[in-house]
Amino acid sequence: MYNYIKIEQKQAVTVLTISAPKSLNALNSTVLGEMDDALSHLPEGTRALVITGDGEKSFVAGADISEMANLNEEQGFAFGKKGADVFRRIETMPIPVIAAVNGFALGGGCELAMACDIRICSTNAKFGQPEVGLGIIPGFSGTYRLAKLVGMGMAKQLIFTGKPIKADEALRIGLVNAVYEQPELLNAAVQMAESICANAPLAVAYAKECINKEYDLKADDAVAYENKMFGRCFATEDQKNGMKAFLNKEKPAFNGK
Ligand code: CO8
Repeated sequence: MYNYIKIEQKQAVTVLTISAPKSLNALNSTVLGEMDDALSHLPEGTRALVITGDGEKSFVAGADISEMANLNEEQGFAFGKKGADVFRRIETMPIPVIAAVNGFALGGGCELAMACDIRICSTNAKFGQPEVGLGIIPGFSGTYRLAKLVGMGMAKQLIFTGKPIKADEALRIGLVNAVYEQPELLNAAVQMAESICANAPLAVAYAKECINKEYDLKADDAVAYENKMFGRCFATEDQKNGMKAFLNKEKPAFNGK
């Protein structure tokens, strides 16, 4: 169905694999279009998404430099917006998204990983924002998300120098949550996704919405937002089922309503 991405459903977990091996899974506008379409048509029953890259060398080696080379200002804006919109969609979709970073995560690749909720990587992973060495800046919201994730000082160092960092350094600065041997990475991501799927889907979705929204709010507004969403949980069947199961010493069966 797609030329550059593969979709595989493992019960409630769907794995989206970016597969453009000739360019180390670089993101051209066709890949971005296919990703956008795939995100709109995830297999029914998907409750968590894992995003990874094909092969053992690269997650995504950036936006496609051959496509960008001759863009003018207007086209550069449009290309940046196309990627930024897809990534924002990942960030705001009501299911958890885990990046299984299996190699190079450079430029747009690092930005894709950062748009996901959780990042884990293989020992050979390399992260970086090399754009200034190409005469551009991160264009898929990297200047925004990197500073949020690792702090402004480290984000400025990574973006100004353009120098990539290895998996252990990415772990140290909090850019990834865990590092695995390459053969174990995808399974670890799927297992983490499955453990999330065992919880109430609406509660997970509300928690994601709260964490994302409250980060940009003032303390009083953030506390009030969580309060509102906490109350909303009590309008769900999942809350009734979850608490009833606990009191009956049973395993909860959540239906996402
Ligand atoms: N775009 C296009 N082609 C690429 C890219 C890329 N980002 N990365 C690798 N390729 C291609 C290479 O050109 C090469 O093709 P060919 O075989 O036809 O020569 C093939 O993939 C294999 O690559 P290498 O031979 O270079 O493999 P190495 O193992 O020697 O090196 C690297 C791997 C280190 C990953 C190297 O390929 C590299 O430095 N790639 C570019 C990394 C980079 O700079 N990424 C950032 C791009 S800019 C960006 O992402 C901006 C995002 C925001 C855009 C906003 C738009 C307005």
